[in-house]
Amino acid sequence: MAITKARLPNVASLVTRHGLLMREAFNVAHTDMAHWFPGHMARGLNKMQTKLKSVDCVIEVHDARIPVSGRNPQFEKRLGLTTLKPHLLVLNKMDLIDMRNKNKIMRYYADQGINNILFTNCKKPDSKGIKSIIPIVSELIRKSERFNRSEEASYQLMVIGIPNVGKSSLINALRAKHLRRGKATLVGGIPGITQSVLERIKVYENPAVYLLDTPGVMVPKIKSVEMGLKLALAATIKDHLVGEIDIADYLLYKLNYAGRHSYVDYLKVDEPTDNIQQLLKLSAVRHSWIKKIRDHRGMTEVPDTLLSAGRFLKGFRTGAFGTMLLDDIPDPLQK
Ligand SMILES: Nc1nc2c(ncn2[C@@H]2O[C@H](COP(=O)(O)OP(=O)(O)O)[C@@H](O)[C@H]2O)c(=O)[nH]1
Ligand SMILES: [Mg+2]
Repeated sequence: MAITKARLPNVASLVTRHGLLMREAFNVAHTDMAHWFPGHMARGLNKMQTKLKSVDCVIEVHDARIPVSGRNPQFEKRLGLTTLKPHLLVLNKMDLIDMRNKNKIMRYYADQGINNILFTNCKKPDSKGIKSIIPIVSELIRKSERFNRSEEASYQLMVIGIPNVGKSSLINALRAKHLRRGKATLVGGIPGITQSVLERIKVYENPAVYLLDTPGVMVPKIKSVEMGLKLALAATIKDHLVGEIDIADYLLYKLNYAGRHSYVDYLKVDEPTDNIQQLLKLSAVRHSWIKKIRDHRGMTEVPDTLLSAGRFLKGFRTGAFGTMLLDDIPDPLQK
């Protein structure tokens, strides 16, 4: 397992207003996180860089639940976002956050000089966000240098982002919206599904607009274990690399902290708890999720806690416990 719990002396506990005794902070000790960044992702970035010349606008997709964590600084350095090419930041999966945070998130980005921001839900091709992408992008291109020097009647856009944020879904949603056509590019719940580099897909007619789908490129350095846990919870890193039980434990901490206890019914347990092992074990028993292991007595049946952890994470990722912004957003007004 990648993470070990820190044995900190007397971690303060907190009695929540629901009477639950829980950890006040999620404490983890550092272990080697180097393997969270697979090398092949860096190669993807090289190809994107060479293609950049033929691109009129870069659409960077990110998960709205983690506006602070995990945006790849290499995109800025290697692809010159906001300086070289018109750039639109699409915060996708807006259905999984409380949109009352929108202004705070916009202020946070504006403070970094990023002003072209759009919130989307790719599960709804007819929604306002998806509809406004082509008009916004056309406007950005018109205002850029490229418009003055080019007579071309077609545009090429590059869609970039870390794995599993919805790049392929965005392309499919645009096609469904504007061309009334089905899926052209593969969507998957597992990070890293887009394997072929730079697929070119038409999403609009008159003018013809092509989108380059790209494989996700993960941040090269995960600065803290908590950042890694957030990225894993948002399914941008494969679960087993971080450890399902640890991600589930972090989720439990987050839900309890927010006073959200709908996991109790979802996992078929009796009451809120701050103990992940107990929670997963009881849930496995209630669902009859049993696995066989070999021990000194021969084959024994034990509750399959890994399966309960997977179910718990799935619940979060499909919004079963409500919306949740995973990052605290620094407010530039309060600097
Ligand atoms: N709830 C929600 N899920 C989404 C949204 N967009 C994409 N997804 C899901 O996120 C996962 C990753 O999508 P995909 O397009 O393959 O991401 P990519 O790796 O960036 O290309 C899939 O399970 C999608 O169904 C969205 O707006 N809302
Ligand atoms: Mg993809």
